[in-house]
Amino acid sequence: MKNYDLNNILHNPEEKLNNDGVIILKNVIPDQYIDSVREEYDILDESLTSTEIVKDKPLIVFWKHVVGETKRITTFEEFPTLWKLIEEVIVPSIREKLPSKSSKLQLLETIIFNKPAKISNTLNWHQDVAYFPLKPNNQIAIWLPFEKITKEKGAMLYALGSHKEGIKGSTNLHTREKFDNEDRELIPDNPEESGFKVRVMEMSQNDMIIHDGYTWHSSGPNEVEGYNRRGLSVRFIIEEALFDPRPGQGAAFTRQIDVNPGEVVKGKPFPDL
Ligand SMILES: O=C(O)CCC(=O)C(=O)O
Repeated sequence: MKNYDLNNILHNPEEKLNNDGVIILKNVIPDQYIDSVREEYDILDESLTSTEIVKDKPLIVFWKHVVGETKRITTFEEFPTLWKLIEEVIVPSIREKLPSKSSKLQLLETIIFNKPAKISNTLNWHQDVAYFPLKPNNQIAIWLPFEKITKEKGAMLYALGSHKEGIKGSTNLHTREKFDNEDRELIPDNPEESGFKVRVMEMSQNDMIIHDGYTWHSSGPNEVEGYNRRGLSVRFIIEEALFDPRPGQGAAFTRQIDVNPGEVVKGKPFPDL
């Protein structure tokens, strides 16, 4: 496994994304945006208890990587600095770097993954699209840390080029147990043993990853006492998609979809940005 090599970045981010299934953009998130998001998150995290899936607006999932934790839910009305970050920084950065992939950016889901120090778990290898009931299943996602992140703090790992392997099965992300009725081939336990180069994404709080929805990724535990590892993921549909439900797709936003199978996924929870 090797740390991300900056010299390796191709000049054309679209080409790099097509090649590796993931890119890292350095110094695109200004401090004032991420500092405000971190402060607002920490306050909300203290008191948030709701688990209600709202149907009329985009939701934000607070997900602690601790076995037995329940996902908690809030909205952008409660978390305005996060909306500002998405609208004023994340979306324009995607459009600037990936012009041919971003003519449509429809918000699908926003999650903050929290790995408390020492007690947090590995999130096993997966690809996002395996959990999404969409056809075509064409998405990109961004991921960014709230503070500088290293391997010991639970940085993201990516299997380069794995997006070219197509759709895989969905499993419980903590235990790797297959979901009921899952008949698709699973991602290997250790992609390195299957010949994939695995890259560790050590990042500053100003950096942002973009990955293809098919790219395999995982993250290890946070081993650093006193560091509360928070990471933001925002997922976007980049091509109009129909609702295509199947067993085993567990993402929270699927309960917001209010159209029939075969119809276009749209509505207030999924705005075009
Ligand atoms: O933050 C993490 O550790 C995992 C994030 C992830 O798997 C995702 O964004 O799909």
